[in-house]
Amino acid sequence: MQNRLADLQKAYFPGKADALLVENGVNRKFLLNFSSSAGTLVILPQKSYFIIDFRYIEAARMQIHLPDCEILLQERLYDQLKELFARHGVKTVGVEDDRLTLSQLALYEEKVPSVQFLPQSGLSELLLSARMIKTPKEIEKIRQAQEITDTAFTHILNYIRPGVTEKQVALELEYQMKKMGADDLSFETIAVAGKNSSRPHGVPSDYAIQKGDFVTMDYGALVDGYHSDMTRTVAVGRVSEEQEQVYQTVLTAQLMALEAIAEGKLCSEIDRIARNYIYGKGYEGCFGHGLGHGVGLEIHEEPRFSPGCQEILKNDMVITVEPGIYLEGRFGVRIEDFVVIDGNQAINLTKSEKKLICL
Ligand SMILES: [Mn+2]
Repeated sequence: MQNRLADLQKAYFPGKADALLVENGVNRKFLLNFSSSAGTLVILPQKSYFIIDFRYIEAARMQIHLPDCEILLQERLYDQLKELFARHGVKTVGVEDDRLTLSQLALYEEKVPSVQFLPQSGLSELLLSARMIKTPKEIEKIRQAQEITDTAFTHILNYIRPGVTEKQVALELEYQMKKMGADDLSFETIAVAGKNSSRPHGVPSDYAIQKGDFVTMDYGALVDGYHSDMTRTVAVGRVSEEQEQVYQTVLTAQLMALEAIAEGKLCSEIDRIARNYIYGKGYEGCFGHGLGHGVGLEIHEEPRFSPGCQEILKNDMVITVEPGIYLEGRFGVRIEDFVVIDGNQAINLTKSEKKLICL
């Protein structure tokens, strides 16, 4: 099994800091494969210490079996840190500058004055880039989360009808996903219909679906900390020619982007393919967000399919492809799948139908 902690040690040391301090829950989960609401991980070149309080100590001892990672019961955290740093001759400590609050940093500086805490240590950048590449185990969890999401979509097609509200659609999706074993929702479910569908991240309201509406649903499930993310727009009753045309434009843009994805390509290039197509069809200004984002322990991770992302696609990245067209005050369409990069292709984890469904 891959040892993320050892990988980080190898990649970082010797670095700007003598030791690294990881306290963010997502990063701890990534390095230790252990979930807890608290905990402090001290990483040295050859050894690590996970300081965890009484509530989790039993689970931590049972579940964490990483060589050279010692599990310590948290008693007086700051004194323990002081002692550890002194014992190992640590003078500088790198912290997660993208996660740590200013007040927590000030507290470390006050309580552990024997070392210098370095916000710009390179730790955060290293963690973000390590998290971009998924292991087969991680991909398997993401796949399971998406399976739940796909099944909920099949179910919701029988539920949506005129008179049902956006809130009811959202709740039904959420109920189905949890019933199928989702640990939680991936994020707040978006279910918007009619005019509200022109808001990419609209909030479900009491609006009742009418014939001729588009209904856009953007939602996902969480499995052991890993997220899924899918968007589908379906029609209720008959739709206008314009609605049909917008739908087909979004779908074609998405298929073109999916087809272009390959290891070694620039992320901004993939965004441009979908964007150029949509703009070329006369919808410039109607696709105001990026084409996609990485997904993993967080719903939005690196890299991004955006006009400015200079990241190169690598194997085992998991990333969404979600073009949309939004006509303010009228209607909108978004179609979102997510894929694993595998050489010259994008393996699509999303199995739900993408042809325009008219319920
Ligand atoms: Mn998304």
